[in-house]
Amino acid sequence: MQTHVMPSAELAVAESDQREREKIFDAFRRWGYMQAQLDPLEHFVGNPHPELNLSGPVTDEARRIYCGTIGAEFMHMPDPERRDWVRERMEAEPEPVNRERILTELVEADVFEQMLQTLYIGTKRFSLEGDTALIPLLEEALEAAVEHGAEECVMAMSHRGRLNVVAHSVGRTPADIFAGFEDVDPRSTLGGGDVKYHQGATNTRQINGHTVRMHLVSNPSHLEAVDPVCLGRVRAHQVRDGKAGKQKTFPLIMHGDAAYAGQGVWAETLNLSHLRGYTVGGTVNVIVNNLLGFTTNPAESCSTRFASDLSKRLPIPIFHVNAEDPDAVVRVARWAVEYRYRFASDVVIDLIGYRRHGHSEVDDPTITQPIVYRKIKDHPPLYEIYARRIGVDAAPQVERMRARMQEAKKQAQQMKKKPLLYKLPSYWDAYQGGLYSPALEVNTSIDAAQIAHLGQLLTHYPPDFHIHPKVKKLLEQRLEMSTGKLRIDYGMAEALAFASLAMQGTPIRLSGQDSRRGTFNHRHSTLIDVEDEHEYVPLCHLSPEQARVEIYNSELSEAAVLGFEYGYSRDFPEALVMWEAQFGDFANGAQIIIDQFISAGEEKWGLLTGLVMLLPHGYEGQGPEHSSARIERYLQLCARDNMQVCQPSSAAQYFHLLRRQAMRAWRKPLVCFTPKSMLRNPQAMSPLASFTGGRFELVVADEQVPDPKRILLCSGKIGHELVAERKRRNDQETAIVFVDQLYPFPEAEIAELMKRYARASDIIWVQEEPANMGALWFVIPRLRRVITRHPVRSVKRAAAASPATGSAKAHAMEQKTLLTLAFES
Ligand SMILES: Cc1ncc(C[n+]2csc(CCOP(=O)(O)OP(=O)(O)O)c2C)c(N)n1
Repeated sequence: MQTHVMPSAELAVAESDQREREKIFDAFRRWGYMQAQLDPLEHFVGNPHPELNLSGPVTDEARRIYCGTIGAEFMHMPDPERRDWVRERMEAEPEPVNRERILTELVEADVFEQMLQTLYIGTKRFSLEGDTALIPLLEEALEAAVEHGAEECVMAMSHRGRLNVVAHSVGRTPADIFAGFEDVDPRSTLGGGDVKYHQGATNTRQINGHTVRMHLVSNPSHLEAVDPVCLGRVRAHQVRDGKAGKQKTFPLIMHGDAAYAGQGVWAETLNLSHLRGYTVGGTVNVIVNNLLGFTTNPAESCSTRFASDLSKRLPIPIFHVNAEDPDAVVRVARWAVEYRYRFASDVVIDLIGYRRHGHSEVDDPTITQPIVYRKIKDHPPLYEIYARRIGVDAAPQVERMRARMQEAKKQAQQMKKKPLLYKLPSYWDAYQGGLYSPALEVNTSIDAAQIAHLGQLLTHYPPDFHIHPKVKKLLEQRLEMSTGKLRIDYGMAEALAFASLAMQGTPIRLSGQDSRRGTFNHRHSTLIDVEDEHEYVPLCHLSPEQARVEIYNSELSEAAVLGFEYGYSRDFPEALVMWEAQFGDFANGAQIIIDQFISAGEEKWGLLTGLVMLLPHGYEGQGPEHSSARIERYLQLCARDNMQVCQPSSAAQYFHLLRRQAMRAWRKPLVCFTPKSMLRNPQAMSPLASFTGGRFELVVADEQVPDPKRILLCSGKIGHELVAERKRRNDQETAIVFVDQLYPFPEAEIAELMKRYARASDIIWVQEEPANMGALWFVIPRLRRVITRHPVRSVKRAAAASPATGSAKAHAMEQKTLLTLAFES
């Protein structure tokens, strides 16, 4: 065989050419996306990048690849394998695509919107027109996911194009959707329900011979708030599926461009991507980018050239693609899914199109964007452009689609009932929402032998484990608590609740900032070896048959983590799912999740959750921010038994409350105010007998003063201070009653108690919070309804704009005054 040996001079030239070529390609790999042809209307054109100011055949080749209708951002990724993966695809010959199918999907997507415009003129639908390439994008993504083993797809999105996605990606019939426009059966939703472009939808589809369950998550108007909820749901599905979970449940989230850039909850959610308690093996994100946010231009809503720039907080690829090149869109869709499955990573597709109408169809966009809307007016729909490009006459398909839509409208008009767009999985069959009934109650106590056994297990660690001396002591105390030698504190009560439930088959999931140890150094769920920091979680070593127990330190976020746990609880009704705030006040960082999902989800969507929010609460002189969990806010949200608001006054009460939450079939959110200083207050500790008998008492009567003249009603820590004050005063005439459940308000229990306390004539609600906060305004009218024979007075701090003083001494003075007033006023 003859070999050709290149002379060294020739070799040097070739090498230098190769280096030059690489240099040019490198510049385009890095910056080509900045000059790619991404905007169908050529309205959003960036400045030329100075490093691309090159010429010659190599430049032309690199420009063709990197400045076409796909702009890939990937050179910021530190892993060369991942960069190569993207580079190879960008630089290879484009893969063939199924153009007939793409055309059909575009016709369906565009004509769907056009017909809605004609049939329901003047109603909002948030048309997808201008970005209808989303529909073939989703079809390709689903197909690719199925090829990788997906059996379920959980999707989330906002208003834009939602109805189109429900029809064409989830696969509901147009008639189901039209029923929303016809607004059939309005009586069924009096005072409840939601608008059609927020409702969730499910379906079972056949994709390439595989059955795929589709879930589109219900969401509120609040943009991006659904993102963590979606991922929590995905995680739950994946956990249910075991080892192959990440393969079987495929997450896909669609975003608006302005919302993507602006909403902090998405930044928080992105950061969950690789955290062990929260990862879902990568999410495919699609920015349905119409280069507008209501009336706002990109330059006004985003400090960077692309709305997608936030994604660069993760080392993940971003594919910008021109929505008017459906072939490129479909290719990118497949890449994104393959990348997700190959690297268990998030991926972003930035689908850049335009918005044919105003923000909604009743809005006139020519007032704010006159120039671009002059272009849009004469711009044909995408299916027409595409049909021309591929040389097919789309007219017959268009006609068929129109006829189908007309027919669907007729069907919708004949419907007597609005069809439910979703079906809950069978794991919800055993649970119920609706109004409370005493028939739901269960026995939450456990026997002494079981407590002793759990005590052994909870305090056990391997013999070679190097335990921290403080933790060792705590475990020794817990062991004594479990045999009745010491009273049981909150930390042990909680551990017993978790352990006993796990042994009964109830999975436990708790997440929050520093929740593994516990902010107040009280939980110690995870033992850390002092020599090598390896971990041992006694709750995970109870028995081979026990249910899964997971306790995670979360990222420093409230909205995303609470949203995630809410989502998780939505697909794990049999689990006790808890989110813990570091201090209760911080929960207001997650206000949208509380207002829009937790408190209203059942009313709006008929969707239940048994999520528990643990909110440390109590005035301890730590300042305006570490005192109040803002009980008033939760009480204001309460109606129609939508949730439970409780403040357990003792360790045993906490134990029974947690078990009640898991064991009843009633799936309602539980807002639970938890202690700080009370964690170590002997008064709040409970004897073993309160665990082996009893239950969660809504109202805790005062056994010490059976026939009082004065009754102090209260909730939480202040009650223990009142008890101590009574002792100091040697007062025998005052009963202190803890209202441990504030909602549903225990009217019957209080009425019963008042019968027992027949002699009492002075009845006072006492709270630590200022007059404009706390439970005061909520309980007073309710107490007055029950206690009619005497006026109900109140003792509280003076109304204030801030929950608490910043001075520890001022706090002590105020607290003393409260106690004095409670006994002397
Ligand atoms: C948190 C939140 N703030 C404000 C709004 C009001 N709002 C509804 S749509 C919209 C513009 C959204 O723009 P974009 O994310 O680009 O999506 P598009 O409607 O253009 O598809 C605004 C400001 C909202 N729904 N949610």
